[in-house]
Amino acid sequence: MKERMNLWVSEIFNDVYKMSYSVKRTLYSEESDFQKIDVIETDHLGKVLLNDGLLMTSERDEFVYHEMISHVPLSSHPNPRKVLIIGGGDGGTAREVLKHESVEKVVMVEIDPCVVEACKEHIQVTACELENPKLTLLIQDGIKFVKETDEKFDVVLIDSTDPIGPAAPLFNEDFYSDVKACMNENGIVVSQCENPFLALEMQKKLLSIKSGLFSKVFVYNYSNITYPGGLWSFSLASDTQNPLLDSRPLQESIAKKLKYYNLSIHKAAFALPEFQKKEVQEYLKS
Ligand code: SPD
Repeated sequence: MKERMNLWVSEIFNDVYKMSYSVKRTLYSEESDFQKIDVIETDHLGKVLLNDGLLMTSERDEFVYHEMISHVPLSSHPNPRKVLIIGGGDGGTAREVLKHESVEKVVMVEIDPCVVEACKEHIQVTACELENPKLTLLIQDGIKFVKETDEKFDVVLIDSTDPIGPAAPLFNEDFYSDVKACMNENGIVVSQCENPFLALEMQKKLLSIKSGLFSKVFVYNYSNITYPGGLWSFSLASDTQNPLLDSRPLQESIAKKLKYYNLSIHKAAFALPEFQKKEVQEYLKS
């Protein structure tokens, strides 16, 4: 039998859970002004992006997260024309949003230029639409952007890292009041909402903030192999749109390109396991 010396990299999540994967080599490693950025080539996940040692995206299954953060809200809005992405420097969310013909303008506000640089250089599968003329990429703090902008958006996507370092304020009430102020009347906001097994308190905090600000609040789940524990959530809020009643099927030209999202997944994602439902129910509004 051929012997193989595996090198392993581990992510430690919330100090309680460790996930490891075998690596081939490091392709990029920089200490930016905000965090440590690494791109590593792995044996099973393809190339992966890590921020401060936390796995952000992998070539293997990035489509799950990026399709679910984008197509659930975009297919629940009557006419999404302007989309704001906070974070999202790897480009995967912008790629999915730009598949929608109704979308005229996407503003993406990423705080860390090294994330964009690393992905443009090494993770083309997500970075492939970063030069799209409909996309305005601003390298600045998303918190400051939503506080100061006069622009209004139909869909706002909070494509954040975990609530540590520069992303911690993205899980606060002040930020969401400012997000609400830059949304159009039928606006929808979707946020990365952590893992219901490993970070339920953070999930509840985010839902409680949205519940105080919006008339409709939902949580929906997806599963992947890249993020610790496998089962992860997004939260969705709006004053008018109900993603279970107001969604329409995607155009066939988009649907046939997708690898995770479809109308059945859209509906099923809102069916919560009992343990999660019991904990978050008080914050959900339809
Ligand atoms: N632990 C990872 C949580 C999700 C982070 N967001 C990923 C960004 C992908 N565009």
